[in-house]
Amino acid sequence: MDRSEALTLVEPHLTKARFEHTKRVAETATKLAKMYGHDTIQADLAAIFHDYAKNRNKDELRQWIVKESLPQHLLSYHHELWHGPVGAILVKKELGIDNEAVLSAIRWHTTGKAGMSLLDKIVFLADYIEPGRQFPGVEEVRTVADNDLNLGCWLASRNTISFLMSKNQPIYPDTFHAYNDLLLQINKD
Ligand code: DGI
Ligand code: FE
Ligand code: FE
Repeated sequence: MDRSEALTLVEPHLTKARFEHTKRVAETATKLAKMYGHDTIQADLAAIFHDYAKNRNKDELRQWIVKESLPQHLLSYHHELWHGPVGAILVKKELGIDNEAVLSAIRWHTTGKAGMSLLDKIVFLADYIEPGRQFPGVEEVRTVADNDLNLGCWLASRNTISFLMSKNQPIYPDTFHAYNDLLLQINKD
C-alpha cells in the first residue's frame, strides 16, 4: 500500500485536526526511521494508521475490547488508552493491514510497554514530539530524539507519568513497564 492510499483510507475516520496530527506524526516517524536505521516506508504507514480508532465513540471502543478479548482491565483505566489496542484490531479487520510490526506499533503507541521494537519506539516518540505538540518539556525531548532514541522515549514516558500523577490520574501498568525497561536500556548504553 502506498502512502496516498493509506491517507485516503484513514482520512474519513478522523476529524480534520486529528488527520493533520496524523500527517505530522508520519513525517516525524519517517525522519526517526531514517536516523535510527528502520524501513522508512513501514514507519510512515504505521504512523498514518496509529490513531485510526481515536475518533470512535467510547461505547464502540468498549464493545471491541469485550468482543475481541483484549485485556479486560483496560476497561478500568481511562478510555484514552483504548484507541491503540482497538485501532490495531480495526485496521486489520477493516483495511486488511496484517503486518504484525505495524499492528504492534499501533497497539502500543499510547502506553508503550517493556520490550518495545524499534518501530514501536519510533511511532511512540513521533506521536509525542510531532511539531504540533506543546507539552511542557517537549522541546528537550525533541533535541534528545535527534541523538538517542531510548532516552527520547524514556523522557516522553517520564513526562507523561509525571503529568498524569500531577492530575491524580491512574497509570496503566504498561506505561510503568515502558518507563522501567527504557531506563534499563539507557543505563546499559
Ligand atoms: O492519541 P494522541 O492524543 O495523539 O496521543 P496518545 O495516544 O499518546 O494519547 C495521549 C493521552 O493518553 C494523554 O491524554 C495521556 C494519556 N495516557 C497515556 N498513558 C496513560 C494515559 N492516561 C492514563 N490514564 N494512564 C496512562 O498510563
Ligand atoms: Fe493516540
Ligand atoms: Fe497520536
